[in-house]
Amino acid sequence: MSADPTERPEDAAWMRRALSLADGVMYTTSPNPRVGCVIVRDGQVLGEGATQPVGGPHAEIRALRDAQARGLPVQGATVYVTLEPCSHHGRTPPCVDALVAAAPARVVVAMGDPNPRVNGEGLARLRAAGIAVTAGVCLDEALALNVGFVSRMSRGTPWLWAKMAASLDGRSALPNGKSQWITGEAARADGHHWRARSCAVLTGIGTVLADDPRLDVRHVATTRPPRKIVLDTHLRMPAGARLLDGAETWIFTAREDAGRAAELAARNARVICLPGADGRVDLPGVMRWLGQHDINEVHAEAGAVLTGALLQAGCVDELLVYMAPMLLGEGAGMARLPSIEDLDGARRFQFVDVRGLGPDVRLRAQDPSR
Ligand code: AOF
Ligand code: ZN
Repeated sequence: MSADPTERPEDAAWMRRALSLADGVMYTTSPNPRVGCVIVRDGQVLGEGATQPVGGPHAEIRALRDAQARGLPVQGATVYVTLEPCSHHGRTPPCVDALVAAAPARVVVAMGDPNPRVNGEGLARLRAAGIAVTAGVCLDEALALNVGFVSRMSRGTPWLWAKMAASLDGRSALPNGKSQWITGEAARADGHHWRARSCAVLTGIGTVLADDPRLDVRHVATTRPPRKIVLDTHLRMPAGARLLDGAETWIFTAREDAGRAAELAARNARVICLPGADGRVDLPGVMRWLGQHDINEVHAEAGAVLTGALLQAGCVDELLVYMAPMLLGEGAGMARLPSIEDLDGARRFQFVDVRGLGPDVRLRAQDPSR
């Protein structure tokens, strides 16, 4: 996309400030997008804000109220907002109405709102009210910040990253199953940030039976823990599993069993039967179901079998790999995939970020078709 000719030299710096406000609400806004807003006149900030938890005010309303509380009129100012202001009545009234009433001279946005209820209408209404609009400032950063919201709105399915920890030779467990701990403290704490930002943490029944994990968020303060999801073809979930403690768990299965479903319901679990043609859980169907149930981002933390199945079903958008500087020799790989004869058949990804975390490294690699 070519740059908007109305963009001014100072716009990117203010937009980055708005993006960092949005980044500050990373863990709390979903299913709504993370949005930041800064209102500026003559190089002075009049007000700023970010999206509040669902049902609460949007970023623009927070920023307008902030300016009002400081006694600073917004008329004639420039509003920087990381997402196109909404034009619809959702759980809250349209932000464009509040902006038009406040009469800034200009609104600068990073990206359009892919929500079909907005989708250009917000910008059109601002322009119709005589407010100058510039769009596309820091577009890539804004898209990355709300990759899951964009995915759900445009594809109908969440954005899924598969998290794994491995040695330099790509082993995620020893032949005897031991895997605690391949990576160090810093890498494990970072993993909790990714859990915390997701709408759902997904694992397989194999991991539940082997490790009895809690799958909750530690090391990160959050008021909105992600939902837990288990893929369990034969509905083997033990009613005593630790991850069933707390908020409702969703269990996807291929087996109709009213008795087991009732037993699990008593543990606050919802059983959803979605069999695929192969008699296992229909993975693309699960992704569509999650999209319909407001899930933007899925953090898959599973063993090699389920991770491999998700990859083969085309459900993985990104790999989040923590790699430790050690060699394990024999052991389980990161994802079980069919063997190939030719390198042309390799699943290829693109590194989007590489960084050190204590003694380990974190690799983020995305499917280039996304
Ligand atoms: C904005 N600013 O800060 C956010 C927006 O149910 P509601 O009223 O909260 O509306 C949710 C929708 O509003 C959401 O799907 C997205 O289209 C937009 N989010 N819009 O102007 C914000 N978070
Ligand atoms: Zn809004």
